[in-house]
Amino acid sequence: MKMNVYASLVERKQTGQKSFVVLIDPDKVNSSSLSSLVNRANRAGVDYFFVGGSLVVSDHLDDCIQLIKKESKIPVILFPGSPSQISKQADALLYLSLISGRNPELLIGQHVISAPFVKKSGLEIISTGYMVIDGGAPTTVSYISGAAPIPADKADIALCTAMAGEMLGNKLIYMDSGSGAKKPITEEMISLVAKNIDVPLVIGGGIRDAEKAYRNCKAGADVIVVGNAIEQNPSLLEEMAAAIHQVSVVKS
Ligand code: 1GP
Repeated sequence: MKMNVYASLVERKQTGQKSFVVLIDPDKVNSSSLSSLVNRANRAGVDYFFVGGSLVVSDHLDDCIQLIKKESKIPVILFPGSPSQISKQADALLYLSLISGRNPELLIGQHVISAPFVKKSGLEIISTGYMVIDGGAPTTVSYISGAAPIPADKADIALCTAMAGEMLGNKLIYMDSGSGAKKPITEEMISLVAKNIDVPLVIGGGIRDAEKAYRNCKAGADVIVVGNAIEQNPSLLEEMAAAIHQVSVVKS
């Protein structure tokens, strides 16, 4: 029977368990580096994989997911940068609406065009309010979308955007300062948003060490996404997983 990925995310939140996601960009892996990363993730207790990137140039998305599924039971969730990044091999799809931007194409336009195709894929769809927060450098997503990110020190704008996203029916709020961000999202912003929404809060972009992952969880993040830092130093996997899961245990 197919797993319900969203139900598992909600259950983890309700039981006070924080989740660790490793982001895999198909452009940045080959079969041997991917296989060793996946096996390491199995051992470290990674909870989910996100697969995608704002600009997937290569055409091996399907192969990449097939390889992950062959070597791991960790659920694979698509994190697509465009409607072309869809693979039936995955378990679920983050159906992203860029609610921090004002580009109609990324709020609803591309969804309309790809809706029949997405529906036919049979993938579990997780509607996600995606918010780009300024991470100190232009990111691929802000460049491609032409949409300004939310300033890093404007927690109130992030709060209102997340609240609106939740009330519009998004099942996840994903705040992202962009892959390789110089400055990750502040704990102040995470804490304010987390206190005021009920759906799981996903935080990513520029998280480079276990300490920051831990502090984000303490501030209220439910899901931590790490891509770049692990690509550069896979040995961080174990300590990040331990730091994130430690918060689960000491939930007050
Ligand atoms: C980017 O949130 C992800 O969309 C992860 O960012 O690659 O900087 O960890 P990093």
